[in-house]
Amino acid sequence: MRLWYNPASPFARKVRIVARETGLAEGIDEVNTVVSPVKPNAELARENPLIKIPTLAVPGEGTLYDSAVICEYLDSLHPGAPLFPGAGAERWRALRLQALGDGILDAAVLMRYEGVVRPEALRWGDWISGQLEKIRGGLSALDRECAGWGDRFAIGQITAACVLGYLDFRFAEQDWRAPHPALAQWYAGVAQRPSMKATLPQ
Ligand SMILES: N[C@@H](CCC(=O)N[C@@H](CS)C(=O)NCC(=O)O)C(=O)O
Repeated sequence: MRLWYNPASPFARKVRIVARETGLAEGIDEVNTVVSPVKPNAELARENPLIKIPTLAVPGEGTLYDSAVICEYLDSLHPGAPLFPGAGAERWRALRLQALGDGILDAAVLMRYEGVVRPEALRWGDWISGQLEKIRGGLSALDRECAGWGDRFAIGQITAACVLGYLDFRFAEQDWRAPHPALAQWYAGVAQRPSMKATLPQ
């Protein structure tokens, strides 16, 4: 399998963590790829019409995207404890938590593009505040919920960990820890996992 990723991408990090947590990493050829919404990557465009990472090519099966689909696909390939619960309330809770994390990441990545891609004269303060509101609300929800996670590190927790790693990487000045002590404590623990250490954003 071939994975188009970038070490800075939090969505690609989800996939890379799942690959490591499930013991599948050795079977995946990780291709470091530069993407930009304003400079389409021609090679990636041939695989994924959305021209986004992560994208996974699976021999004989075609190409998969986005991160949620790739993570669930990888989870179907290993015999260990599932990272996506199979059915019932636990599954919906896990998928909703993943969606919460993905939504925070969408807002954070859009904020990042606003700061580094959009020409300064075209930036719009209200739009940036709207994205920040989603990040703040999402972090508060994670902070309220994390006490109930125990030592689970399934798809929802993996996504939450990628959110916090990305905020440290791109928005360190926002100091998400101070207003979210429970989340900070949870993150200090999971950040020690080998899968997290091996995929630190760069
Ligand atoms: N919903 C997608 C989001 C992926 C995404 O936004 N990736 C960014 C990099 S972090 C990207 O490829 N951006 C290039 C673009 O927007 O054209 C997922 O979960 O995989």
